Amino acid sequence: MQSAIAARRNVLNWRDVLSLECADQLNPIVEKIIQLKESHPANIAVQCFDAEYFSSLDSGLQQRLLDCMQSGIDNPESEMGCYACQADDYDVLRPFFAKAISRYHGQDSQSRHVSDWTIPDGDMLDIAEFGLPPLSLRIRVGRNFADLPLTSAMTQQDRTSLEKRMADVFEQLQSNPELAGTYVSLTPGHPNQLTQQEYEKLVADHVMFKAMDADPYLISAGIAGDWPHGRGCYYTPDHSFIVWVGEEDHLRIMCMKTGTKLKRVLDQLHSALQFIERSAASPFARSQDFGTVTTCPTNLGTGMRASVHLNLPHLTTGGSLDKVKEIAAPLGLGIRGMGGEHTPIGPDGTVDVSPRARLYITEGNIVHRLYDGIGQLIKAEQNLSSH
Ligand code: ADP
Ligand code: DAR
Repeated sequence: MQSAIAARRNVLNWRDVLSLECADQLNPIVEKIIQLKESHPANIAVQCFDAEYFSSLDSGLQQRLLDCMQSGIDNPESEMGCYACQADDYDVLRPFFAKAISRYHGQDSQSRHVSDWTIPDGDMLDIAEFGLPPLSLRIRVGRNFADLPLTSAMTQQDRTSLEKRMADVFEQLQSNPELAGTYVSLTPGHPNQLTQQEYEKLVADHVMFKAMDADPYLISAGIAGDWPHGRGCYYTPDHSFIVWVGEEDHLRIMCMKTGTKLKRVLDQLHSALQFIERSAASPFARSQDFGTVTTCPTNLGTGMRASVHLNLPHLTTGGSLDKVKEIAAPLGLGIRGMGGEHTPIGPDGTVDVSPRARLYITEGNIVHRLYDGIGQLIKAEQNLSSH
């Protein structure tokens, strides 16, 4: 499998240099990481890499650690700079990951993640209270099966067997009127294979994920490996319930609707997730300390991103995100473009707003933070528009 990973990468692969044993000096890849420590202080994985810890590992664990860091080495401008390859990487390589997790999530890595889907005050979290019309609301969670490698280390066979496993689950969903839908695939030769035009339409409708072989981070990490084999999407006719298969995590399970009551979307997602976990024969990967295990450490804990498309023309004057980010950051909110991560904002100043926190925060509090943040952003937008 390691060679399958190596074969999939068409970028500098550390294994090509690790084999050049340089007994009397640091091996070149470690030297490169140390150079990056100087040149890229914002790259968390590089900053948390410790050469002494690395040299204390046997060669197998050294390979596992560098495999996890490959994306951040190839793309020094990364923020997180690493992805796990096996669900237990977070435990087996704990000295490294505990530092990186603590650096990103800003929490004491000794704390333990607790899951809780309830909204503390039972509120519907209705954004109409801010005078807003129905908006596009979306809440997604990432999940990975414990008995498969993570997407960064899967072989093509792993990817297609994941797709087959989910075919059985989607069959069972047909019995639930709220969740009955269609599965479409990108796998060449799959009976439900999409045409390129159908695929592009589903991406434009925010139902399907973007082409993974266009993302340098995912290519270096091996997550885009064997593209587009084993990738697909399940969705209900009204697009209110969607499951991605084989994107950054084995599954991205999401509910999306135009409305104002955030709690309704959260409750629908929670019951759908429970239905899927019951229907699938295998458990999801969980860590005692870090909760839900996800490929990217930024998604650990809940794997949840709760977002709203919010029109903020005065806070994004001239297409600049500086002002809106200045207000969003202290509220714990991130700003993305209309097509999601690494895409531009809408021409009318509509942005994708979501809490950054995923770990050491409950599902209910993530959604409550989004609700509170929307109220603050709308207030700031109205202050600017009234001047
Ligand atoms: P993720 O949310 O899974 O981390 P992205 O940020 O790339 O991934 O978003 C994935 C897709 O979901 C994109 O097409 C994006 O536009 C869409 N999306 C995210 N939030 C919303 C929302 N509130 N309403 C509609 N589409 C959304
Ligand atoms: N390439 C990653 C992105 C981290 C967050 N986004 C994810 N997981 N989609 C980085 O290190 O910047």
